[in-house]
This record gives sequence, C-alpha cells and structure tokens, in this order.
Amino acid sequence: MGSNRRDFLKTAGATSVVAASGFVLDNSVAQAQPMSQQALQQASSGKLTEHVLPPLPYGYDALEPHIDAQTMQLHHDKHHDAYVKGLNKAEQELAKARAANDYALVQHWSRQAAFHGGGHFLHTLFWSIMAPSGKGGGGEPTGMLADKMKEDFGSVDAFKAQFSAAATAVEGSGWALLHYRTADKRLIILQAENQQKLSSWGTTPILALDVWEHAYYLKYQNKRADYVKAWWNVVNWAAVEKNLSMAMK
Ligand code: MN3
Repeated sequence: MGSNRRDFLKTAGATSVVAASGFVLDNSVAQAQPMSQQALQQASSGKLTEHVLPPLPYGYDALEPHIDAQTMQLHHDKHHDAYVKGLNKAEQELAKARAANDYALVQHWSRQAAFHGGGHFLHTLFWSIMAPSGKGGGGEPTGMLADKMKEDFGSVDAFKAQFSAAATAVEGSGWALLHYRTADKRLIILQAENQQKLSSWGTTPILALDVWEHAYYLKYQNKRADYVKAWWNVVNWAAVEKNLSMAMK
C-alpha cells in the first residue's frame, strides 16, 4: 500500500482489518459505500464534473411522423440518460483510482469513459441539430454552410448522398457524422462504431445521425435506409451552420 493510498484511506475515514487469510480488507471497499462528491474531490485533488442529461429542446412527438414519440422518449430518457450516468460513474472511478494510486482497472474505466462520454456528447449534438419538419427542420442548407458543402463535396446533393450511404453502411451500432477538420479547413464525413470507434483527431462534429437500432427500430424495424431518408426532413440546418461557424473560429 503506497503512502497516497494510506493518506486517502485516512482522509476517507475508512478502517482496515486484517482478515484470517492475512489480506488487509478495506472496509470502504468491502461495503462498497459510495464516497460523497466532496470526499472524492478532496481525495483526488481534482474537480469532477457532474454531467447532466440536457432536456430535449422540443416535445417527444415534435419530430412525428419521421421519428415517433415513443422512440424519442425511450431514446432520450433511458438511453441518453444511461450514458450520462455511465460517464459520471467512469470519471468517479478514475478519480478514486488516482486517490488510491491503484490503477488496476484503468483500462476498463478509460474504455467506459470513452464509450459513455461519446454517447453523451453525440446524443446532445443529435437532439440539437433536429427540429420539427417545416418549423426549422428539413428543407435545404443555405448560406455559408451550403457554400462550404459545394466547395468540399461538389454539391449539397453529393454531400447528402455520401452521408446517407455512410449512415446506412455503419456496421452494427453507430453514427454518421459530418466533421469540420481544422488543419485543412475541410468538411469530412466519418462513421463511428458504437459512440467512439473510428474517430479521427483534430476535427469537430457538427452534424450527427444515430443509426443504433434503438433510434429507429420501433417504427422502421430493419429498414434503416427508410429512417435515414426520413431523417432529412427534420435536420435543423440553421443549427448545423451555427456549429460550423463555431468550429471555424
Ligand atoms: Mn442513441
């Protein structure tokens, strides 16, 4: 046991007992008592973020008939919420590991942080770039965003065709993403498997389409291509253009 871990246990007020086997049992671990947020921060001398589920910017049924209300409710209230909780848990466990200087599970919690962090980030982006059809959703991109798409893809239609193909072709659960890449100031289309694999660096996602089955299966079953086609009716292009201008700054 390193001195950091001893100090941490003292700070946390934990007691240790020597079991018959000779192993030292740490009561705080044995009883799996959650540390308070304050104790964690003191112990790890780093400030933890409490990630929270952002409210949907519209009603569950606002994207009907393209995305049904039940899917939206489950997707936001259950799936996204689970990613927020998973991210908080992973970061708390990493803080505990720092405090205890015990990194036996660092690979596990790093993976959990990437998976749930990706889920939280991408769903937050996903809700924000949609709007009810005809009330901010659908139509065609205009202005600076349309110009940039023409510059980097040849035309808006060519962009949409590639993006739809990327979304439809994701293997298993994942996302289609439009990124702005800082180094050469280009828009690029990427896929993500799950929420975090196949990522590129130095890029900012400005448009995201969730193609996990939970995003469409109730209404579209196995017909993902129909969901992707319908989804264009609820894309909030003004929000995407705003994301692009922020990424370009
Ligand atoms: Mn999802």
